[in-house]
Amino acid sequence: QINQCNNEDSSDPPPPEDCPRVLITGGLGQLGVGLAQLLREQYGKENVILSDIKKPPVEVFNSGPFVYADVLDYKNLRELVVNNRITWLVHYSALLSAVGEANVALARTINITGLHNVLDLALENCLRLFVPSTIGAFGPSSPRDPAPDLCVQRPRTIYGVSKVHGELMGEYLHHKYGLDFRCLRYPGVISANTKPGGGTTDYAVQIFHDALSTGHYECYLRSDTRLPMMHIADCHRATVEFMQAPECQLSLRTYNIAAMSFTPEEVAEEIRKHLPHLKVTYNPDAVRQTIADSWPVRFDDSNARRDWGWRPSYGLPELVTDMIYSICDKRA
Ligand code: AKB
Repeated sequence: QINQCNNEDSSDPPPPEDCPRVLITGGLGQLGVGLAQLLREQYGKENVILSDIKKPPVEVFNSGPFVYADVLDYKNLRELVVNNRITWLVHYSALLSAVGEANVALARTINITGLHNVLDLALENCLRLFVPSTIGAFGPSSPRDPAPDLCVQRPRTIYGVSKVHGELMGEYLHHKYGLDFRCLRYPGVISANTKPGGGTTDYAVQIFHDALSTGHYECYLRSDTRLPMMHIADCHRATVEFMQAPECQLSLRTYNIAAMSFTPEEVAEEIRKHLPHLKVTYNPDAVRQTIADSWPVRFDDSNARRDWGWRPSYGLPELVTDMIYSICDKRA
């Protein structure tokens, strides 16, 4: 028996809307620590719990609550949600596109079984649930320039298939049982302090590190491969603003968000304005090139802009300047 998800029917008063208790799964990936930091600034350190199956670096452990959580262990997750009176769940645990193709069975388990656990848990406990989707949820038959929110989605990677499944399951549970499911399709996310790990867009992070260390980067995509990208600060802000948006403003439950689109050649040219000696060679890798060629080159995010006021702050020049200064700062 599944109950309608509605906090007002519960015997307990709902937690104050301005102070959620947040659990982040897969918290030690590219995005978790930064999102936790932003949420902790707004809601207090103790109200945001990071979780993962890995041991956290000491600075993460010292910066706020961290717990072990395996998304495949439903009882463990339920215990965490109940004992900590969680009200928002951010589900970052997933295998990305390139690593997923190399480990299809594992990607299916983590990205689909793990997601089912989180959906059940969110429904059972009336949680506001955020699950990221991606440009990878589109495929070769989708409109690519730009890709709108609603169109044909026939991705050809296990990552993309699992993300479309997540979008559809979350929306189904929202319409049928009132689950407060929220999903943003992220572009490639570019960060100086955290590594992406196993994606097709990872080149756009590595190129900065190699530009600063050796001055040479060998790119696994063709020089003219255009993909939507976003600075990590914009990605975190979009996520928090979307989670805070009143339900009545959301005409959709899955939105594209965009900031910029560039090719390896274009980002290299922008980096050369700071580091003129950067040399880039191209040695396309068949798997990642095929994936990139099937993804949108641009995202249409007009619905996110209209419904809940999404606006990016970083364009390509700002992103490149910030990446170079942040990586230099970290090394100094
Ligand atoms: C990947 O490249 O797999 C991810 C993504 C775009 O979802 N960064």
